[in-house]
Amino acid sequence: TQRVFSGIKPSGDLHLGNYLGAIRRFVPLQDTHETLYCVVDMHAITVWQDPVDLKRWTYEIAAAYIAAGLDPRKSIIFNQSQVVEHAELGWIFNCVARVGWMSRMTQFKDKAGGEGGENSEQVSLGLYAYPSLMAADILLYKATAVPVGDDQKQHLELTRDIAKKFNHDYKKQIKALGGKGDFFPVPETLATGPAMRVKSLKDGSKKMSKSDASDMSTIYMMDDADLIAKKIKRATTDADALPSEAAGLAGRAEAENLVGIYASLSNRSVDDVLGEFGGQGWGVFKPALADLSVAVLAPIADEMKRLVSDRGEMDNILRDGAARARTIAEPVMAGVRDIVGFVR
Ligand code: AQP
Repeated sequence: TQRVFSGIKPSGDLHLGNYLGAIRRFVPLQDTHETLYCVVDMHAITVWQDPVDLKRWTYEIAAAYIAAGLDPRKSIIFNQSQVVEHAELGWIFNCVARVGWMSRMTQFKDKAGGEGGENSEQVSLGLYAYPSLMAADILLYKATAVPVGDDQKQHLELTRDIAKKFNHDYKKQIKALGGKGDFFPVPETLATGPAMRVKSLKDGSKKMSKSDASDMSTIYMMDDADLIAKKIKRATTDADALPSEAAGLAGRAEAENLVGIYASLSNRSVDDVLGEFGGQGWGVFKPALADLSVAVLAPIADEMKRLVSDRGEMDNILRDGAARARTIAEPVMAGVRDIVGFVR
């Protein structure tokens, strides 16, 4: 079976985008793959995080994994900083990757203010090196399948480049130590059906994001029913009725987003949803979407609250996950140290 690695940063409250785009998609994989789901706290601190919030969000993400259906006996659920080998391999990969590779990452350029890096005095060195730590996350477990969204494709490509360059640079040593061919596998993106990119409720051209300044643009997994209804009611839309098929949503980003959320939450196609709501106005569709959102999210939020109320139990789950992760990571790391030439 293939080994899967994925993670979420504890950098804010989880939202509907994280649920539909990531967490929900993780669940079925645990029955077909060997799965590691990480709370990537070391990635989170590449931008400033209040330490109290960081802990709270770490527990919340682990709780969301479990509440959404991940079974900690099947999937390895842990937080990244408990397996120090992530940092160790990340450093080695900093020395394998090239500065130019990192400079081309669009996510960094967005945050650092373009190629010239107008904000470069404000962004951390860790943010720049983020993709090489991400490569370490994946390759530390020799994971071959990574379920990531479009936004992470460029970073995964860089992971592949790092794996190839490591295999190439240390070819002689890998062979001398008895290896046949490559040490690291070159991981692939794992396609898990059409991925919903959930957009901001206020701007159909922006993705829904943990770090959006406006709370009204984001449905958080822990929002209560009234708040979810209020946010959907106030979501930006045009004034037209809903079309009767998907093609009619072209050029209507906000409408497309809300219908897409409905389809995704109900596991139906957009055409199917429009077959039901075509010709209706927002006064009918928005309350239906609010009801559906609450029906899906409320039971998960209740379970998350129950889980996070017992931090001792959450600590046990994360510690156990980290121990199991380490049994995979340690022999890989021992091999890497030997290949690189570190004396132990
Ligand atoms: N709007 C979205 N629609 C679909 N999927 C999404 N993901 C995030 N936003 C959406 C997916 O959730 C996972 C979380 O990844 P992350 O924690 O590394 O952060 P991110 O992708 O940068 O998400 P955020 O919420 O926007 O965080 P901030 O604001 O802190 O940067 C990934 O699998 C992502 O694809």
